[in-house]
Amino acid sequence: MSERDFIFKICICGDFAVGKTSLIKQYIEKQFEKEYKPTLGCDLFRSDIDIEQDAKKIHCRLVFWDIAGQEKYLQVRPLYFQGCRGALMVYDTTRPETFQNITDSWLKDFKGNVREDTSYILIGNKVDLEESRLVSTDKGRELAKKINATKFIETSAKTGDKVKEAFKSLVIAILKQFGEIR
Ligand code: G3D
Ligand code: MG
Repeated sequence: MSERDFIFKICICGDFAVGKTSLIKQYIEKQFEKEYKPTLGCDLFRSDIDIEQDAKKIHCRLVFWDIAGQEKYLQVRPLYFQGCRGALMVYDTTRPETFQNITDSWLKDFKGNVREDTSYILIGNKVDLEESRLVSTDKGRELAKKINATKFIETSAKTGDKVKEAFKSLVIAILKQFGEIR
């Protein structure tokens, strides 16, 4: 079996309080290492994942860039996105304005600052709050199609529902983009 190593910078995008930090923590569980970069206004988290496919074992180190409290400052975003290989675009299914801001703000900035072929998936978070839901699954799916997201997944960072799947599918999309797997 052949082995390859990669390091990917992953950006977690979305308005304040959509659940970006909670998603990362839920994914990484207890083994997370956090490093705050005050000059960047970002927390960095690290996590490793092995993808086995086509008789290949691909070892990926993921470095998550979590924008911390500076979500609304557009001028910090070019630095935030520099060198980004993949992104999660996260909205809160109970707050339609966060859904709107994916297209009005986050995606626009992302596209303007990363290579054209950079993968991203759309995440509708907080599905455990079903009684407060204001953005339907159909609307999410429709948006993912419109913006050409690799995938659309609804998650709960609280219960952990679909969180692992979301991160893994992003890594697979990046590896496909790199031609490492089919
Ligand atoms: P952010 O990093 O995008 O700013 P956070 O968002 O991860 O800090 O989450 C913001 C608040 O939403 C937190 O509540 C967090 O616990 C909550 N939250 C995040 N994801 C979910 C989810 O899937 N379901 C529910 N019910 N709540 C979620 P507090 O009260 O700590 O501010
Ligand atoms: Mg946060």
